[in-house]
Amino acid sequence: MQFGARPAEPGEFTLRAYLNGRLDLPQAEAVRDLIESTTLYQARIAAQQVDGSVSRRMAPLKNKLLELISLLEAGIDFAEDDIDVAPDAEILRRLGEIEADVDTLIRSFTFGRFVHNGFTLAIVGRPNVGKSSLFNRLLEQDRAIVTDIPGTTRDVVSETASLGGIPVRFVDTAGIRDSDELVERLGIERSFQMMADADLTLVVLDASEPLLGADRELIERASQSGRSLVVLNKVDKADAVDAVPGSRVSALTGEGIGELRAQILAMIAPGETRDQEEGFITSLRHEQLLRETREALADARNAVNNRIPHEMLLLDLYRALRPIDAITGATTADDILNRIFSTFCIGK
Ligand SMILES: Nc1nc2c(ncn2[C@@H]2O[C@H](COP(=O)(O)OP(=O)(O)OP(=O)(O)O)[C@@H](O)[C@H]2O)c(=O)[nH]1
Ligand SMILES: [Mg+2]
Repeated sequence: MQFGARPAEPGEFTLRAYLNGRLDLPQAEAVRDLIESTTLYQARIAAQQVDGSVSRRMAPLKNKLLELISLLEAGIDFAEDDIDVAPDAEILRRLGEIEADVDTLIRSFTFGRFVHNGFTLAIVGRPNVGKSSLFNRLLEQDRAIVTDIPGTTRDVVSETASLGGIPVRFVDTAGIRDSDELVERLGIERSFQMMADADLTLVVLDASEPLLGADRELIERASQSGRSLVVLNKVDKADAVDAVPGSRVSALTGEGIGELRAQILAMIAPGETRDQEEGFITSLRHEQLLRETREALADARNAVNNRIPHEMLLLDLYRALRPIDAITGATTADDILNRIFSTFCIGK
């Protein structure tokens, strides 16, 4: 290399951009997400974050907190001037708004986490109900072996594919039944393990056969271990199982598969979350910091309710500000002073 030039270290350009103030921390973090994204949707969210969407989303919340802090600071600094800047009801109202904003952001992580990390979907059920057929159908490839012999699948088979832009790890499992056979029993243990580990479980039933006690047990067990959906497969044959509600599909003909996909997405992205692309956080670090903020805000609320002096209340508010600063960049004493003077016109 001439003139002392050398190849850049991994992440060096991003680090320099951050150190020189060209990118804030969430933007720099999103560069990594953008590189690591495996679906277009992930890339789009990451690109928005590189563009500063996280700090933009936090700005109103941080603003409200800074306003409350300066209000109280002013009350303390100019106490002898008899300006009653902050009655308790007003403080509580402002706190409520900030708390609601933080809660919305924390809740958004339920979906944001899936956007960032993807999620695992386990397909379980009795032998021969068509789990492997459904697995292949959802993946749109012949990945797992399908036969009419009950007990075909013996081990966990998994494959990742995009569902609505979210990377989903689909997992096919061994059919669950009482078995004396060692290999099958070990497979079934794994099925239960998968069910416990998955973010969402599809319990597959054979719609052409009467519902068994074992099916009900499985539905019950899946719903206890987290999110689950009942899928009635083989509706192209007779339709016997109508005792339980669920998605009616045929892995053989493809009937109902589109609706099932939509239902799976609806389970992981409740409401309109998906469309509020700017509105959710995807980083575990950000979520944990917001939880710290939330705790400090709760302490602040208690302080007001217990009529604790504003000096102490301010400590809680600064504690609430610090994690937000850790995300968006630090607040300086000047930021607060400027607010005091601009909003109250004290001293003119
Ligand atoms: N008519 C009809 N047959 C189906 C459907 N889905 C699966 N089958 C048939 O049902 C049989 C069992 O299918 P598999 O997908 O191997 O079932 P499985 O639940 O994975 O079975 P195990 O691995 O043994 O637990 C095969 O003969 C499939 O062709 C369907 O929607 N309609
Ligand atoms: Mg199978």
